Amino acid sequence: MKGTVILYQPKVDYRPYYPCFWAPLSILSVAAPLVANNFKVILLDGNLEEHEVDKGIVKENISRCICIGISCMIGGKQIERGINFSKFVKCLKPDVPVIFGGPMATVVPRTLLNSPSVDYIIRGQGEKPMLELVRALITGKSCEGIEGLMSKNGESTRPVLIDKNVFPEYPWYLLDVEKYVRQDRYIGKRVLNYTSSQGCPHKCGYCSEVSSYGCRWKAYTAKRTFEEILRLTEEYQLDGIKFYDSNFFANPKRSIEFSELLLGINRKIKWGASAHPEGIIRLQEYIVNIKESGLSRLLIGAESGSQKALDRMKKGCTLDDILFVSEICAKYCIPTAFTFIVGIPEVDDDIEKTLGMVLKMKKIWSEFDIKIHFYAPFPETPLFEEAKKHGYCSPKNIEEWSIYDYYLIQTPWLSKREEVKVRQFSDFYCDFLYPPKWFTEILARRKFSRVIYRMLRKLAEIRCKFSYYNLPLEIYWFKITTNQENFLREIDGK
Ligand code: B12
Repeated sequence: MKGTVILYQPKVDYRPYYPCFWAPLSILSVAAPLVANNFKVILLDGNLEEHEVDKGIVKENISRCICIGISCMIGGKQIERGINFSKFVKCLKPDVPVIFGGPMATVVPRTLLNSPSVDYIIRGQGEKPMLELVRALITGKSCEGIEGLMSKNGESTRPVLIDKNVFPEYPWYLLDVEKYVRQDRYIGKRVLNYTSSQGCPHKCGYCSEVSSYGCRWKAYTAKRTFEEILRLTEEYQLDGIKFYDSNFFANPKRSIEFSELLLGINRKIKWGASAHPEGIIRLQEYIVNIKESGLSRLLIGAESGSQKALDRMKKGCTLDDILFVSEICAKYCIPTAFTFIVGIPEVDDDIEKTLGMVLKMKKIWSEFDIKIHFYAPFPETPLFEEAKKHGYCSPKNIEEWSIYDYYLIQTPWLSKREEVKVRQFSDFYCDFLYPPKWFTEILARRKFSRVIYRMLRKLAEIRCKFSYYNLPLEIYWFKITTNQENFLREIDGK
């Protein structure tokens, strides 16, 4: 072994928005070329909440440590915890280089480099630059010229994204994989997350992928993706894979080939993935086969019911496209979550039209899960400067980023009244008006509840029409009847 590298993923506050956390693919990917080149890599995942054990491991290994890498994305207090971890490391051994990477480091590198406990930033895909940096650190050679790397006083660099097929397979054995196997009600009892691509070819003005990878998309071949997930499912007795690619279906040929490979084996691996509406439209003729291959869950960024908003955010699709995709998903009974964003600058009709669109989609198939987010401007995205012109103030330093809460309204042009309306609609009323099957089955069994529901549904219609959400009798009744807080949606990913 040539020396040790510790890679750390700080805990993300995923609750109450997500039901669970998943395997830390960010540091697992970065580890792959390092272990293949004979470095000892230790992965520490803050989500496991083994903080004292983690600190003990760092203390034990610090003398042999070439450097420490920390992963970070915006939101969920990861940055605060990442900086605290780097301070802890620096207290133990001040000259150990600390490198930050991940989506946040990629978009606000200078802000992070201002911290005394951050030595380097790696922007974009971390595998190649991290290996080059580690090699430079042990040989004492200059780090200059390493693509994607930024040092305290160095020049700004472009985020890296190269062909993923050159990287070795994820070293899963570095993790206690069992701790990340999850039950997912759509995909299976033993499901693991995995990514087969990075970036996204679309230009969506709100999306962090655009600022990180500039509309580039790189993926494993269908064959490699298939072979890796086949091995994974065999080794860890999994029945499903949750792809966390930002856009799994960007290359239709790859998607078709992947599904054909799955269809050729004699066991079923269920899978879920994210799509841009265009990806599904391009695959419409093959969707039967893709579903047959195991596709059991889709997450689609529909984004808006206002064409003006879709155009402003450069979504690259029309309202008809979104409805058409809903028809496809409904026709083939593919459980789908659609996400929306309201509050795009200079668009005044997006809330009304988005709520209307959601109802149209729920009418097509009431099983659709809907989540409406409020627009949160991310640095270096195409809409960011416009948001600033309209009064948005972005966090300026690490302290401000540490308290950044993606789920709170970030933009001054959205009122409290609009917020309440959207939240109530997204979290409860859209499902109450078009309830999923499990709820209608309860009603079918209980005559009295059915009568009450019909009355309350009328009330809900009036509420949504007039945006009056005080005294939510429907919610009280729903809780008593079902013993649940809401219609239980788990929208992972984005
Ligand atoms: C899984 C996931 C989550 C999980 C958390 C992760 C986990 N382990 O449980 C959950 C569901 C909790 C989550 C939550 C959120 N997420 Co999230 N999430 C993702 C997702 C879908 C996959 C992450 C992943 O595993 N990627 C695969 C790996 C291989 O890619 P990677 O992480 O980018 O790592 C590469 C590089 O970044 C770099 N790198 C990463 N770490 C390091 C470290 C070092 C040292 C180095 C050198 C390099 C390096 O190298 C890696 C390999 O090339 C991404 C989108 C995506 N496809 O990446 C969004 C994403 C990371 N999430 C994002 C956001 C905004 C959020 C939320 C704030 C909001 C939301 N609605 O999702 C919340 C935060 C929680 C909160 N309370 O606010 C944004 C990040 C924006 C930004 N610039 O920071 C992303 C990019 C989605 C997007 N396009 O907007 N998320």
